[in-house]
Amino acid sequence: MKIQKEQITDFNKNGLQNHSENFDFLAHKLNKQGYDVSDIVSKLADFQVAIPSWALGAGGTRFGRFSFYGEPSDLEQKLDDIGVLHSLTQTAGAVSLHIPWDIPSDYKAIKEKADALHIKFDAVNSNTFQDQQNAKESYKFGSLSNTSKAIRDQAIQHNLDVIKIGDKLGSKALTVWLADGSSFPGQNNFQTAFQNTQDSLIDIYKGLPDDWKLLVEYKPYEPNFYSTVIQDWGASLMLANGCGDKAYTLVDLGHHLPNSNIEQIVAILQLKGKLGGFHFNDSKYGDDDLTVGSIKPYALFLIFNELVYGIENNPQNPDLAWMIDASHNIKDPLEDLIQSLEAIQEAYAKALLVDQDLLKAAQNDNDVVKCQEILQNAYRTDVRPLIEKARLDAGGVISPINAYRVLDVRGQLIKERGKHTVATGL
Ligand code: PSV
Ligand code: MN
Repeated sequence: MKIQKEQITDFNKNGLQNHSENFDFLAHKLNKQGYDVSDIVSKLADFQVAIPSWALGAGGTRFGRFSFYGEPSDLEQKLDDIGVLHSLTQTAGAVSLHIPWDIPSDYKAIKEKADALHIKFDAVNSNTFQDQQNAKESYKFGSLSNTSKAIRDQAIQHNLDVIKIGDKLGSKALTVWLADGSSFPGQNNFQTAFQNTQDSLIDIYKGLPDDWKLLVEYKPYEPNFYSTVIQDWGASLMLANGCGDKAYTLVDLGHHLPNSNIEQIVAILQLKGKLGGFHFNDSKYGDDDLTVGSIKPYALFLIFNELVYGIENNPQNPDLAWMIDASHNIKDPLEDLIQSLEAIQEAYAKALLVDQDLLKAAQNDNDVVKCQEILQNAYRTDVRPLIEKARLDAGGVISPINAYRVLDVRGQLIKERGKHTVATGL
């Protein structure tokens, strides 16, 4: 299904006056306070988040999976779905492929399709957390960290193959997330596992094209429950440093123990020029993979406040690879993604309203109350008219969720694809 321009214009007709009134009111207020509203709107319009190719079907838990029907059954259809998201929101202009779930069969055709939908190929993800069909070696006891050289070599080769696939599509980064670790004390030698992982990553790094980045993701537990080899940002940073300048840490919001101060982690990585990528989701307990901003929107804002500060003050960092890494167990995946995109834009817009100079002055004065006021004034501003304006200017709709429902996108997809299609992914 493709959303036509006329459908967007038609849909917007109804809400246009209301939007203009709200936008003019807010813009007037912000301009009076000294904000450059058009700069904020254009920053919002520029902010693009990659959609992972594995997140367009219903997610599942180990207890079950409930389809929303009309799921994309191949990469072409996944791109169509991202095309729908991008047409409506104008913020989903990239896809992050997971290999081997989404190896293109015809590279030229896939590239042409993505180009036509204005979708770029962002970081490619390798998968050594599952055994692949016909693979000689098993990853049951780890991949890059495994005690067996043959298994490590197979996992290294897989990553090198993923780079080749990404290269043909225009990707510029490889994301490595390992399930490696142990479920019981004594099962692994921590030092050997870490050293093996470092050596394997160096081998992968040697195969990285000059203009590529290696993004090292960390996670404290799951699927291993006693230890993971890359359990936190410190381990990831050490491994990235051990590889070289093109290797960076990737922060996934769900990959922290409860109450971790993620904004501080983000700030320190930026200071060191080592923040390379970001996976968005939300959680109450662990790696819950819930809709971004659904549980802890203030924490997301504080993280964005650091990101905005870092983008302005730490040019030693690369452009970050932004991606949504959520799972859609009970919501329509496309609606869930629309809500996530909206929450990301909202947190970003609010962070752009933080007066960094005023905050610095209040920090220097140790005026704790004022510091909080500055942050919370920005957080309490209803920035939705700014986001709507950015979307409208770029050709999107005022309200993506409403448009998605009014246009009955899911109904159309079910008509086109049938009910019982299943998307590749987790
Ligand atoms: C692991 O939990 C993770 O966040 C990694 O980013 C994977 O690539 C993704 O989920 C899907 O398996
Ligand atoms: Mn992730």
